[in-house]
Amino acid sequence: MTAKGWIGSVVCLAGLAAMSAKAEMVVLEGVDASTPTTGDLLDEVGEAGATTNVVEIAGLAVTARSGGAGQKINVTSTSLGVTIYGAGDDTDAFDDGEGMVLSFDKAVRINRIDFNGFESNETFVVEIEGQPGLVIPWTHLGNKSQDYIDTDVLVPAYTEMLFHTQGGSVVGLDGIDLSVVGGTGRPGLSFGWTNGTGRVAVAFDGAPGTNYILQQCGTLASNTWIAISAPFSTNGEWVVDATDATGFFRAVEEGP
Ligand SMILES: [Ca+2]
Ligand SMILES: [Ca+2]
Ligand SMILES: [Ca+2]
Repeated sequence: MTAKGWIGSVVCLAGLAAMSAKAEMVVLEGVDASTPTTGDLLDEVGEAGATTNVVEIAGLAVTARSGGAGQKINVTSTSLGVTIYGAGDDTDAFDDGEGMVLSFDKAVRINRIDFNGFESNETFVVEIEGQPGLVIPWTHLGNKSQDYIDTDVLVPAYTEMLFHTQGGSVVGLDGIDLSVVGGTGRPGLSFGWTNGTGRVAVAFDGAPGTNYILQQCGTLASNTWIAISAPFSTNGEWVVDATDATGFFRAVEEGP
């Protein structure tokens, strides 16, 4: 399917996105000194990247990095952009060759992307790991005066999205409207005792999609981990003998 055809289907689904519950605008521009936004927390982040909480959605974390060496995410009261050292750069917009990579620690639905300074003949692109990209020409914006587009894009937890322009376009970001639709998909371990018998339980936060194994280690200094379970991908519980004074447990992704 061509990029253009795929965009057409996104626009048709905009009505569904508007009905989704608990949607919140993740504000990427700065507002004022007394109103912290997610954008404020991403300001000055470079290629090395950073992980921080999403101010507008409790319990959600975002990881961000700039698109390359010498690039920094830059947030002003106007918009979020990328600044690169050189002549002619619009410091709070994405110029040619500038990018930002975002991922969230839970599965999210992107309901709306709100741009800044998006003019006719300009094009913005959101590349999503493992999915067709969103190529967004100005003509597809649902609201051209406020320059936003309604979307219905599901992004799994820890999936990277690369934001950039193309064709000489200079566009900033005001915000992204999100709904959290799933958990981390990763296991959390808990441990309990019953009459001297240890029980290790694993509970997944959201739908798991990867095989894990449970490992045990007598002392962390030894760093010798022994598999004590068969591969699993859902909630489970194991009984372990308390033969040692100490014991450590971890769930790790099964190797290929
Ligand atoms: Ca720029
Ligand atoms: Ca806007
Ligand atoms: Ca522009």
